[in-house]
Amino acid sequence: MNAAARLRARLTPDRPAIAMSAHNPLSAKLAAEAGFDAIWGSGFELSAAHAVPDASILSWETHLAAMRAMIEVQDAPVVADIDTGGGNAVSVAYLVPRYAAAGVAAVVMEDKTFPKDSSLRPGGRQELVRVEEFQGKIAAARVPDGPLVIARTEALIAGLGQAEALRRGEAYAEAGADAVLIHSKQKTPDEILAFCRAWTGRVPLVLVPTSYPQLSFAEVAALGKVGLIICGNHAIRAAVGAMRETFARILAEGGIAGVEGRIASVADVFALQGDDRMRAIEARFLR
Ligand code: SPV
Ligand code: MG
Repeated sequence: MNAAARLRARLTPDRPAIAMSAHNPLSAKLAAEAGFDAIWGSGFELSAAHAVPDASILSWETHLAAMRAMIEVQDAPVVADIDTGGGNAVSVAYLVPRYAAAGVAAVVMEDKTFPKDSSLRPGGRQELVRVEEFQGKIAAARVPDGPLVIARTEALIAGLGQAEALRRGEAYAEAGADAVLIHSKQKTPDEILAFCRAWTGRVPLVLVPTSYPQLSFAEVAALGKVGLIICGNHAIRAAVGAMRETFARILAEGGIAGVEGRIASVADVFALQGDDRMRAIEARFLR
């Protein structure tokens, strides 16, 4: 079974798959090791890891290389965040086959205009393309035996309301999307819960509950509509918090002894680097 087929089999609304974000191969490997069903190849995380805004500033080559590197070091299916697909339907038709060749399980493409802005940024630019244009982009994203196409509508983020979000979600499913990601930046889950309850579409929904973290996975499963829950940025936020704390403590304490028991051991990092494999190669081939 290829990665897309494996992911499709896990998009089960009675027990949604859970994806963890990653910004490099190591974070992807740690997420897989922790037991997440999939890796979210987040544009936000990758941008943050480069210390630039999530606003179509990094090139798609940079993102694609990151997806490839994540796939090389772990086996969980990678869901690639391709933002707007690089521009129009022509861009998409050239872009997605490259992601397919890299072996991603799914691409998530959003209905914002290029260049995009982060959905979560207060006062961000949230302009959407026409429904017909995005339907063309979804059709252009379909590759035989390629990744699942997850269409993401930003209608709620753009303040266009539930009726427009439902209209877009249904139009995108009709155009061939395998799932519809509905995003919200409300601080409570009410808007998303109302959308999910109203959704009668033929494809599963995908949620990114960053803004409304109080909604548990079990509550999402109880809705019976959501196939995938994405933890959108928890790897980079965990990394930022841990680094800040460690760096500050080392300077404050005037040495590295105090943090020794609180950070990963060098042996742990060697193991994550695949030291076992290199030892086996050395034993077999080094003469
Ligand atoms: C990402 O992680 O890049 C996403 C989710 O697209 S969000 O940042 O919430 O838009
Ligand atoms: Mg993104």
